[in-house]
Amino acid sequence: MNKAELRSRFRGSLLGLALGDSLGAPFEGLPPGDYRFNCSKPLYYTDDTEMMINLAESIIEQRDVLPEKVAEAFIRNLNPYRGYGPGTLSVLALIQKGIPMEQATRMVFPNGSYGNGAAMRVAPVGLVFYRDTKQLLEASEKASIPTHTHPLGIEGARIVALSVGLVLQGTEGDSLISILERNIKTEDFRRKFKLLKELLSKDTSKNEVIERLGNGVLATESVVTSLYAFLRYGNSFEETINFCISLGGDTDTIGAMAAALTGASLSLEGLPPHCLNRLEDYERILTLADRLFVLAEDL
Ligand code: AR6
Ligand code: MG
Repeated sequence: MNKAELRSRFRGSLLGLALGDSLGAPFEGLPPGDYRFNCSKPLYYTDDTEMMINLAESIIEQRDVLPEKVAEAFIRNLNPYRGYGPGTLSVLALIQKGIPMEQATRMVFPNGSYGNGAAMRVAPVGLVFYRDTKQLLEASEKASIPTHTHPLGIEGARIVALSVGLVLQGTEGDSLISILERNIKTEDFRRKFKLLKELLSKDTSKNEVIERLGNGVLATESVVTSLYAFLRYGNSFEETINFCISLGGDTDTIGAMAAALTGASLSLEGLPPHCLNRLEDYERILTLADRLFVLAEDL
């Protein structure tokens, strides 16, 4: 793959994530339905993209994922009106008061959060470390622990980051699934991957996807759902998003994770220009993608 194409895939992934988030946000919490996304008004992103931006900026500044620095960036740039998960807001408030990170996460939930908050923001890690799976997975864990220390919350981030890194290089379909499966550590996700393969092998209704893979805020009920959306509909950005929002539930985050993959696959050229024109912070996110691309070449 030439450099220009690879850079466009970096752009497609981050801008895809931001579009998936902001296009999904109006449908968050609704029951399943035949919804269609709408780009006729300005598109505002939520916590998913805000945290992705903070993480990406911290990686660029530090040239690495340093959990303390990532936590600092999350706190410094926090806009509490962006729809953060309640656990994440509480953890960040405790860290701000001086409580050490891992202690703070366990004060909120006994073993830390297994929400999808670490997975939804992790795409920059998959982009920067795409060349080295071991480094990519370790960095995903470091990017999770400021807010998500539960093994399932972390595993969700590992899976999304590795997917981004692989799709970026053109690995899709069955090869993508089998590499991901080899890197799974938890029984819960192993079970979900069995279901994923079963559902992809046949005609599957939206209701069956919701029932068996989930449409909720937990990592285990959204990460594999977003992979399904990408693997089934990823040759069209529009179809990926419309499928994600039609599920109802955590539409913005499932949309963000699926669209980070579809964007990495289709490149910036595969994203709808009339939506990009209306996306909040379009230029800022584009620049971040370019800077991550340069950093990935350097590391
Ligand atoms: N024990 C019990 N419940 C839990 C646990 C646990 N260990 N972990 C998570 N939950 P949170 P997020 C439940 O708050 O992952 C936003 O809309 C609990 O109900 O850590 O950062 C984002 O955009 C908890 O409040 O948030 C995402 O879409 C919830 O899972 C979504 O929320 C979410 O975990 C999750 O963001
Ligand atoms: Mg959100």
